[in-house]
Order: sequence, then C-alpha cells, then structure tokens
Amino acid sequence: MTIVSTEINKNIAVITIDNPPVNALSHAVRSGVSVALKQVSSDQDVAAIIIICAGRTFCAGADITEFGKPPMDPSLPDLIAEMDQVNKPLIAALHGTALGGGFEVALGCHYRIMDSHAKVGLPEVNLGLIPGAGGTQRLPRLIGVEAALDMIVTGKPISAAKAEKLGIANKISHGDLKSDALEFTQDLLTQNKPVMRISDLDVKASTEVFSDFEKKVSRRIRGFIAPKAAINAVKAATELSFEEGLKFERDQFKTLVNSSHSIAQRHMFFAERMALKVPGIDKSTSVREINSVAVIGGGIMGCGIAINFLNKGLPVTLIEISEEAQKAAFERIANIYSSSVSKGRLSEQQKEQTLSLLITASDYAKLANADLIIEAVFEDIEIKKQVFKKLDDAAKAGAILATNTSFLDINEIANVTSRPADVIGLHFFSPAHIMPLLEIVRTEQTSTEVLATVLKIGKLIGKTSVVSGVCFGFIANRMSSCYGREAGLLLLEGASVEQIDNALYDFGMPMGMFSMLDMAGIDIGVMARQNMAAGSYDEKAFLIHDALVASGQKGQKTGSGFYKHEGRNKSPNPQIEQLVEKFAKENNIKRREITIKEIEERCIFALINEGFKIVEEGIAIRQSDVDVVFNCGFGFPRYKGGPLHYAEQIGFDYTLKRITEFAKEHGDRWWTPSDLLIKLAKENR
Ligand code: T1G
Repeated sequence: MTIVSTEINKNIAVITIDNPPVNALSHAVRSGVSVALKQVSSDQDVAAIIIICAGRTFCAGADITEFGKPPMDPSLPDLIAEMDQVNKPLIAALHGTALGGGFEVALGCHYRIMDSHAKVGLPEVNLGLIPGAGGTQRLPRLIGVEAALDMIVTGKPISAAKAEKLGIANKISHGDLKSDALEFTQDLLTQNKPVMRISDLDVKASTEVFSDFEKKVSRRIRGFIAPKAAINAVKAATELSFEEGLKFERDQFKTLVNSSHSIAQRHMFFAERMALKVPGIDKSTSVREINSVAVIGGGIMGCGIAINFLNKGLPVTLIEISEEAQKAAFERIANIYSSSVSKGRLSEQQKEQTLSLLITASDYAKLANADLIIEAVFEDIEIKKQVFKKLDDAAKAGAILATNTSFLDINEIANVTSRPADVIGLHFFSPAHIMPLLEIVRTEQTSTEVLATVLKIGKLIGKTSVVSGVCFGFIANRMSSCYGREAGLLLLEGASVEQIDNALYDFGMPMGMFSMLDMAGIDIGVMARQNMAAGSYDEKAFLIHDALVASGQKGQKTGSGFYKHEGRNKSPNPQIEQLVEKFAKENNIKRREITIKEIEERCIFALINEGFKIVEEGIAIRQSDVDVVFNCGFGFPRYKGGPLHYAEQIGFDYTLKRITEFAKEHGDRWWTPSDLLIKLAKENR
C-alpha cells in the first residue's frame, strides 16, 4: 500500500493519501505529500492539483501518537506553507471527518469540495491544544471571527451544508467525490479561476467580539488553558500580519503541547479507546444481532435508556405495570423529544417517526422477540430477582438480559435464571440519554459473545463504555462512596457544606459532593447503604445523610437537603449545623478549622486509593479505564486526566505519602494504601 500516490487525469494531478485508519498526517504522509506536490507543481502538463484521501475519511488530524516525540520535517505548518506557494489551483476533496490538521490542510488549499455527509472541525482544544498549522489564522480570514471562534474554542465539527453556507466548501458532492472533484476542477480551469490563497485575505474585529465571546463560553472552558490560548490566537489574526500570526499560533501550540493539561487530555483520548480493548475479544469474536430492545421500568432511568435506542432507529418495548404507568412513561419520552423539537435539534416529523418505534405494555409476552432486554426497576435485589425470573421465562433463546443496577450483585441476579451466560450489567448514568458513560458489568459467567455484543451496542448508541467486574458499586459508585465518605467526615470534623463543595468545585469537579447529592437525591445513597453489610462502610460519615432523608429532606426534589432549594437557587440549610453539632458530640469528634488543601486531598486521595485497589483486584482491566469512569461519569476535570493519571502527575510518591499520613491520623481501616500504588511509587522513585 502506497501511503501517498499521484495520478494524472488529463491535465489534473490527483494526490491520494492512504494511511488507515483515519489518514492521520504522520511523518510518512507529510513527506509523501511534499514530494508529490513538488513534482506536480513543476510539471508543465499539470494545470491543477487535487488532494484526496482513500478509506473512510479525509485526514482526521495530525498523528497524535507523534506528540511529545522529536519533531520530524516537514512539519505540518511547513507542508501547508509549501501548499500556499503552489501557483496552480489546489483543491481539497473532503469526505468523512476532516479534523484538526486535516482541515488545516484543506484550508491551505485554494478551493474545497465536500461530500454531502462530510464534516470539518478543529477539535484541538479537546486535546488541550490549539490548531497548530494555521487554523487560527486562516479560518477567521475565510469565515469571520465569530464563526471561527465558535469552531475553534468549542472544537465542534460542522456539517457540509453549514460549511458551504460559511464559505468553507465551494462545492458539495452528492455522488462520487473523486469524479465530482475532477469535474469541479475542470470547471475552475475552464473559467480561468485564480489561485485563491486564504493567507492573502485580511480579517478585522472589535475587541468586544472577543470579550463577549469569552463571557459566553466562560462556564464551559472553566479551568482549561487551551480555549483561552485559542481566543488569543484568533485575536492575533486580527492584529498581526499573517506570518506574525502564524508565529504567535506556533508559539502558543508549542507551550500547550508540553503542558500537563494537554498530556492529560491526550491521555483521556486514548484511554477512552483503550477501554474498548478487552482481553479475549477482537474483531473475530462473534456478536449477536440486536434489532429490537425491551426496557423493564418506565421511570427516569428506564425512559432515558429507551431513548438511547430509539435515537438509533431501534424499536423499543417498554414494560410498565399499569396502563397509567405506561402512559406516564410514554409521555416522559415524548416530552424529551418535544423539547429537542423546540430547540431545533429535531423536526416534528422525526419526533413522530421515532415515537412510532416505541410501544408500551405490561405483559412480558410482548418482549418475546427482543434481542436485548434491560431491566431498570427499583434498586432492590429481591425485586430484580423476581424480574429476571420472569424474563427467563418470557425472553427468547439468545436474548441478552441486562440489569441497570448501580451496585447490586449481578452474579446473584444471574443465578436465578437458566441462562447466566446471557446476563450482564449495563449501568447507565442519569440522565441516561445524555451522560456519556456506560459501565458494562460482566459476571463470572457472562459469555464473551454477550460482552462483545454490548461493547458494540455501546459504541452504536454513542456511549463511552468501560468494562467492570462485580463488586459493590462496581468502579464508579465504589470510588464515589469513598469520596463521599471523606466529605461526610470532614463535615463532622469542622468544615461546612459550602466550604467542602467550593473546594471540590475549585479543584475542577463540575459541582461539590453535597450539591451532587442534592441533585441526584440523597435517598439513593441511603438505600444503597441499606444493602451493604454492617461495617463495610464508615457509618458516622453518613449520619447526616440518613437524618436528612429520615426527615424527608432528600435534596432538590424535596426542596431541601444539604441546601435549601428554591427553583434554581440554593442556600445553606440551617438544620445542617444542628445535626453536625449533635453527631460530632455523640461521636466525640472535636470540631476544628479545616484547610481547603485537606478537604481536596482527603476527598481526591480517597478516590485515587480506591481506584488503584479496583485495578489490583482485577475489577477494572487497567488504570486508564478508572480514569475514563471518573471523567465521563462524574466530570473529574479532563485537564487532570482521571484520578489515577492525576496521581501520576502529582507523583505516586507524594500521593502515597499523604495516604499514609491519613492512615495515621484517621486509622488504616479506610486508608490502607493500595499495593499497586506502593509498587508504582517504588518504581517511579
Ligand atoms: N492520530 C493518531 N491516531 C488517531 C487519530 C489521530 N489524530 N485519530 C484517531 N486515531 C486512531 C484511534 O486512536 C483509533 O486507534 C483509530 O484511529 C480509530 O479511531 C496540527 C495538532 C476521527 C472522529 O482530534 O476524533 O491535528 O484504537 O476509534 O470512532 O492543528 O478518531 O483503532 O488503535 O476514534 O470512527 C486533531 C481525533 C489532532 C481527531 C474517528 N484531530 N480523532 O472516530 O474511530 S491534533 C483530532 C477522532 C491536530 C493540528 C493539530 C476520531 C474520529 P485504534 P476511533 P471513530
């Protein structure tokens, strides 16, 4: 296979890149294109040049695996500078997802033709970077500052239709891209169209444009450094010459590429893909066809789960116990689609079409043809066992029986059926149609085929899947309970609810522990602990949670919990102080001043220590899987990677030292350092 090849079609040269899987702009690609460009640029018989890719997509960016290694010429900016000097029409023919450096190559061309399903984007901010090959200088010149800021700072790709509207695509291909590109190029030559260098254009904007934009995105970019650098680079395009602007962009890029933020965000990019690599499963592993789905339970979770599959055109049978409950579930789902229609994300017709795939019923016989059945009933082991006994009788042979439980023993559930190999956990996070994480929990008996099937389904419905073994709380909630334990103890020891929440928010969490508990419902954790063996958690850490729920204060849904809630406004709940005083006294806890650092380290290191234990016990396959769970499930700041990557960033030694100190101060029952952490600390000294 030739990574870069050239063919001459009459008087048009076609340079084809073929570097699977995504035509990343590796050194071999850059060198190949540079050589090919030199040859055809000097060929008198060549009047115009097309750059196109084989495979599933135009170049999807620079080769991320090369970052952090010694640069190899030609660099991407150098290659695009060579393109800029070509004195013949240079056309980029785009399909798939032309992202990052790939889109920058297209912007280095004079014209662009896009397949109608293609997308273009500059997602570098997702990697803690900014476009480093002219994107921040060319895009604003082509589409204006506001549109360019939006694409570069959000990192979101746009469709071919939008690209045409913005002036990025000069032509849309609805047929064979290559032949359409040849025809388009021939038309340019016939019309004697000039070489259109974007670098020759100018761009101006008021300073308000930048300050207004920054205000608009401030929440989204909180804590990240790359978005601000991107805004500055676009601003440089309006203030400096093209060459000076390129240099400004390059300097910013070089600083970012070595930053802990980008190293962490690139770690997460590969971690999410590595999580899908399960030992014993590969492309040859058989999978089952999933053409219809059933969901048991039409509550918030059940409806959210159903929407994931409806969105992909799969028929869903939703089982609820009564006509009234069925109606309520249908309406809940319909309302979610209606809100998408009102936001312009969906047409009324698409909504109706999607809802036509949903049927509700109470009779389990209705799910006899379902290929995948997901139970989402009350978090009670006995109720779930009853449901699975009924499923075992009603479901067809080969149907996959999944439970959405967030912490119960799925081995126990599987063992009430005659088909334990077909039973698995699919733990969605609320709201199930929005949160990206899907925890796939395999039992001791789950078959490889069932596991491979749900991994494929997880990707189909756009989830970020992580495989877990069975333990109380699996990966996500087992770690979260340790993090919650320390927050509860700190409350008794002298910190306030607001102080703890603010410390965790300032660390980078999307919200503090108590705000999260109020949002999700304090009663969920209280119920979960009722299923835990006595002594398996630190009961005094959750005394206040139990007292609040006992008095009907379950959080936002009851207007009161750790905070008082009025609409979207929250204020301190005065009862907390009284409860804290009471329980601290009863437990002989002397309250004291507590620093932000202690709050942060006790909560985050508890998370880290448990995460390492989860890996050493084999519940998680690898460290980076734990990072994916806590970033995608709980919003652990992506610019810190995940909890275990963060421990590496601050030093395994320091992490171990502090955990050992906490063990001395608070007892080793909960603070015994993980053996894996001890090993890593020794190896990395
Ligand atoms: N470099 C190297 N490998 C890449 C890659 C890249 N840019 N993109 C994907 N891969 C690998 C990926 O690891 C996986 O490998 C396989 O390709 C399939 O990917 C100078 C500096 C294109 C939308 O950020 O968003 O350009 O696991 O599973 O779901 O300004 O990949 O099979 O071994 O994700 O169909 C900017 C990143 C780079 C795009 C396809 N570009 N990629 O999604 O497949 S920085 C990006 C994606 C840059 C310039 C800057 C997605 C995709 P393996 P996949 P997919």
